[in-house]
Amino acid sequence: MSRKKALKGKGSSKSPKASPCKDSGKSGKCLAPAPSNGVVHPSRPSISSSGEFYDIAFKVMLVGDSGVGKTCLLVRFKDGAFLAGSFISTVGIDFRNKVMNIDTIKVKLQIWDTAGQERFRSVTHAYYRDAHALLLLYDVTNKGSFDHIRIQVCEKQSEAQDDVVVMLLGNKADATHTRVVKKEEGEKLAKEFGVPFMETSARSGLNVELAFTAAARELKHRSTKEPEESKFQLQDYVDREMRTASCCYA
Ligand SMILES: Nc1nc2c(ncn2[C@@H]2O[C@H](COP(=O)(O)OP(=O)(O)OP(=O)(O)O)[C@@H](O)[C@H]2O)c(=O)[nH]1
Ligand SMILES: [Mg+2]
Repeated sequence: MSRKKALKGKGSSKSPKASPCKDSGKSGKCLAPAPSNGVVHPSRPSISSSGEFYDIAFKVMLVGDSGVGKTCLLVRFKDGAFLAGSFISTVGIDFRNKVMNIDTIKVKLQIWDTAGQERFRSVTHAYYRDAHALLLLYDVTNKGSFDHIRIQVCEKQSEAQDDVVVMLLGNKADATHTRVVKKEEGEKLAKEFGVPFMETSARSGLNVELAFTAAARELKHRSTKEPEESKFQLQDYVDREMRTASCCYA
């Protein structure tokens, strides 16, 4: 895939036009017309709204049933904290930015936190076409959220870009006593769909950084690769990093 193609986005003409949510959300940034799709100027760094320079920008969507932990995962990644206490369901869609250093490139991820509630479905689905990566979440303590992944993969096939990066995440891995979905079931489903898989925990931080870093690496690789550069294998990267990290969370 050429850099130009990866960044253009086939659905740019269908970009969402207006802010769909009434609540400003935790970031205070209700999604206004989204910035242009994946702007890449490695030789001319841009500056993000937080004042940080970046070379490449990508849009990552968190998708999954209500309560699987999308907002908590994002807050853990962005702020390094866990949102304990009462569950406040996301209204519409919200986003937060994070600039990551991937090798020598500054990659900005604009991470869209979608509402899992059915009533916001049409709002959140309007953003699929602009997404460069979809992180599909289920909750290992909720079988229904796992079963719905099949539906979400079908929706992705009809609504997202063909070359969208997809990863499957089984969240709440810390909840060992209430777990109902085995890790092997997640692995099997991911294999069936040919996507990388990992279990995460917004509570403990397990694999949270890895999930976003892996997506950022894959997107950066696709957009900047030189012909002679060896192929970056997302699944291999995830497996290798998880093996390295497993000692820390044992
Ligand atoms: N044990 C545990 N609880 C979690 C974890 N992540 C989230 N939760 C809890 O799960 C509940 C739902 O989390 P949210 O992040 O708000 O869920 P969501 O997917 O954003 O839900 P919607 O906004 O309705 O789509 C909250 O009570 C969190 O405290 C986790 O990794 N482990
Ligand atoms: Mg939420």
